[in-house]
Amino acid sequence: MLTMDDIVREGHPSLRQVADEVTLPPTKEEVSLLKEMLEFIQNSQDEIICAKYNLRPGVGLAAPQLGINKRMIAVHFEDGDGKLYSYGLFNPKIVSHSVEKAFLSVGEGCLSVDRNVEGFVPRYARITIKATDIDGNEIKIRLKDYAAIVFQHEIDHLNGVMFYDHINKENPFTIPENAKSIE
Ligand code: K2U
Ligand code: NI
Repeated sequence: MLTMDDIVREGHPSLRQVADEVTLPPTKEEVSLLKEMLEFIQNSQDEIICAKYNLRPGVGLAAPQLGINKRMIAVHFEDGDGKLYSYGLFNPKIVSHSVEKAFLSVGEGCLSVDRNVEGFVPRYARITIKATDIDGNEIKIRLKDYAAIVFQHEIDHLNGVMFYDHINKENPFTIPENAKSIE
């Protein structure tokens, strides 16, 4: 199983590279890795497993965070309405997005960043993504608010972008224009 020892931290080159598309159909090894990534996120939310293996709770993970420059992400979380999002995805792509922005009022963190970086992270409030799921199906998902933010955080990792790249350097708590706060 994956543990925090497998997660690379700031300064590792894979966090600043554009990851490569996964050639479809994915190999058995790529499917197995994506399943391990999803399992890691689920484990990180299980109090007993989390404590036993000293995991940091997370809602998403991208392959570059394992030093693997492939366009693969895993997410597992519930949104504010209790809807479960549990996906392992190959080659996720934002195909459309709202003009309106959104940001988490508490800011963001990252499993690859061992420090607090304060400030609002403006992101699109609504996005539509296309991807190939773990079973090889082409899927299209419409996302909004918290769910849209989580997926954008993970897709950023595939493009070498860190959450704090989006924070206003002069005043980190500047309310982004045309943006709504997500509690
Ligand atoms: O990619 C990662 O490092 C995983 C992040 C994803 C994330 C952070 C902030 C906002 C959206 C997504 C981790 O989940 S950071 C820890 C965490 C845990 C629970 C809820 C939010 C953030
Ligand atoms: Ni992150």
